[in-house]
Amino acid sequence: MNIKIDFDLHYFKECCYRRWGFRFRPGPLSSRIPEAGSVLSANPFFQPIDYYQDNSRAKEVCCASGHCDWYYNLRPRPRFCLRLIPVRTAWFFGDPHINTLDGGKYTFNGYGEYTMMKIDHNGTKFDLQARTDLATNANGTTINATIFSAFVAKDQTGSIVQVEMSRNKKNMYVRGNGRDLTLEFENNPDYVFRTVNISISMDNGTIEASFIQSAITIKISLGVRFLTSETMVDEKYRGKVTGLMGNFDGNTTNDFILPNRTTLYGSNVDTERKIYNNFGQLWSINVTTSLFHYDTGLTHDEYSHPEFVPFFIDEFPEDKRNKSIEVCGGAKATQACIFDFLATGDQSLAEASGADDDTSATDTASLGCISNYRIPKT
Ligand SMILES: [Ca+2]
Repeated sequence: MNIKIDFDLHYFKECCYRRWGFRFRPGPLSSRIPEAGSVLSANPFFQPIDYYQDNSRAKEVCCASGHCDWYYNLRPRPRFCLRLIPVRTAWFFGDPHINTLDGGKYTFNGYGEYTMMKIDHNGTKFDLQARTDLATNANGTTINATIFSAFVAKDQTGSIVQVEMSRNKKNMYVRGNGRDLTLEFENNPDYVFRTVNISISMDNGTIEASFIQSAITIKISLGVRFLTSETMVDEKYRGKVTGLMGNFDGNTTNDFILPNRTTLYGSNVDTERKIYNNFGQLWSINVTTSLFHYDTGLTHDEYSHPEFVPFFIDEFPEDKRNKSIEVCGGAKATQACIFDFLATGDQSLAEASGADDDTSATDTASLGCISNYRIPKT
């Protein structure tokens, strides 16, 4: 069952949807007792104890005694449930094989800080920025390719989350609204940082940040010496997005849009080198636009490397590319795996990246609910 909470000036309503298939794929609205949602007297996100005592627990007790109707008499099913907001999922891979929100894929190995996704629409101002670092193989040698090492996201409410990979590449540092939350999550995996505008939690090692006013959720996980990120975006932003993740209009062929809104097609973006020079690098952020928090003594400049030239897979000799395809499973080889093997010769990294690619194929087309909630331990 997926649950969505609609906010209203006077009360809250819980709309429940059947869950179909894998993960959060939502089915139809359920109005059948006891599955149906109800009007609530307390917001489960911000008044969890009141919600539990006066709503969730009350329903449990009534239904356990065969009197669900008593609960629904006091907490009726809502007359209107807003349509479940579909969200789209995109993944970034260990090295930046970027999936656009429309499901397009391309390789970009910029070394710096970039705008991944920017929305300025109907009062929503949302920015997701990423930092990349040089990729390293298992023995620590760097290669001319990059991985994601940090993400920061902020919306118009001023809510901000930053997740950064530690120097030893084994941990994540988490900041929420300017506070270092790393120890909170290390000491208590159930810790939730919550305001009326943002909720930051950890689920099975993945940091999840939900921007409540913007209806955007960012999930960040630690891979094999890299970070991955998954983004869930409300359908209402269709065609209103810019940045490295494309425009989210449902068309995979028009995602190379520059900051000046020019769209690049065909021969302007038909090689990795052209994508790098003509598109990706133009989404570099600068000292003014960066949202990152920098440790003492560091600035955006230390993380910006416009002089860097990555290698480009499509410039590798054919026999090497064929070898990488063979190592990565032949016909099933994913682009992520091929790239990692060419870059590193490290089969385990290639396989890890390939596995992410498989998961992504399942998730990119999936829909989800705006959020699930859990009752904190009291
Ligand atoms: Ca598009």
